[in-house]
Amino acid sequence: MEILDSIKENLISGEADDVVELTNTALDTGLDANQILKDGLLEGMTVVGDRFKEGLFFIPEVMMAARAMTKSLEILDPLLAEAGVKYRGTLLIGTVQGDLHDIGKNLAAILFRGAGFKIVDLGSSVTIDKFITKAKEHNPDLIGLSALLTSTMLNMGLVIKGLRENNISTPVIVGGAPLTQEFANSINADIFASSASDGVEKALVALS
Ligand code: B1M
Repeated sequence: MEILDSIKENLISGEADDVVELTNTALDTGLDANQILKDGLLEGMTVVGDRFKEGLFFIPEVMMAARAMTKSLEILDPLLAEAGVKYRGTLLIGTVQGDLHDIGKNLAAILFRGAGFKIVDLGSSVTIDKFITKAKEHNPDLIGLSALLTSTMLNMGLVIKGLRENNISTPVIVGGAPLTQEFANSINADIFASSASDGVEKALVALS
């Protein structure tokens, strides 16, 4: 449908105002929120994720597309909730204690949201206790930890230990520039993400 294609194309090019206007027009013409999400926004975000993975798009393009998606979702979210539309799963995500770097974490949250996940973003420098409390509160399908410092990446292991000691068996995905698969194995992480898109791909396989 033409208007859904326009939403997709404008999202890919990061035109937030146009995506908002088109979202409203689509609703006015009787399209339902779920169709706009699935065939417009998510299709667009998939293209953005693919282009980012292939090195054709860089962080600014992804951020602009994400902003357009967020603005449209502000309109659609209440309607989706009313219609009882199911998310693919919930991701609880945060940068670990002592670490203020949040760009990679935000990018991961954006791509997971684009892949149909509900995101509970705890922000940066999140304490072990907060991860545990929020995991109990939201019962997520996946817990995402990010770290950019060689000093703070050690806190990832402590979060996983704390979760397991509290009988929270939710799979944990870890990512961040200093991490390796070996490190992820050593702290008993379930998934190592070498990039945000790698994380989404591996999570979809792990949760299927
Ligand atoms: Co800082 N910093 N920084 N910094 N910073 C680095 C990380 C550093 C490598 C720079 C350097 O020295 N060359 C270095 C770390 C050295 C080390 O530990 N070995 C460093 C340092 C030392 C520091 C301070 C200690 C500096 C100081 O104050 N003396 C300080 C620490 C503050 C703190 O955290 N307590 C500090 C502060 C800052 C700023 C606040 C100024 C700013 C952060 C702003 C912000 O995030 N809001 C900043 C920045 C911007 C950087 C660099 C330049 C860029 C990081 C970044 O955002 N990259 C960085 C140097 C560099 O990398 N060139 C540096 C882009 C981002 C998209 O990549 O986060 O790796 P990244 O995410 C990737 C993947 O890793 C993955 O997906 C993304 C791509 O797809 N990923 C996930 C990440 N998390 C994931 C989670 C997932 C899945 C994938 O699922 C859960």
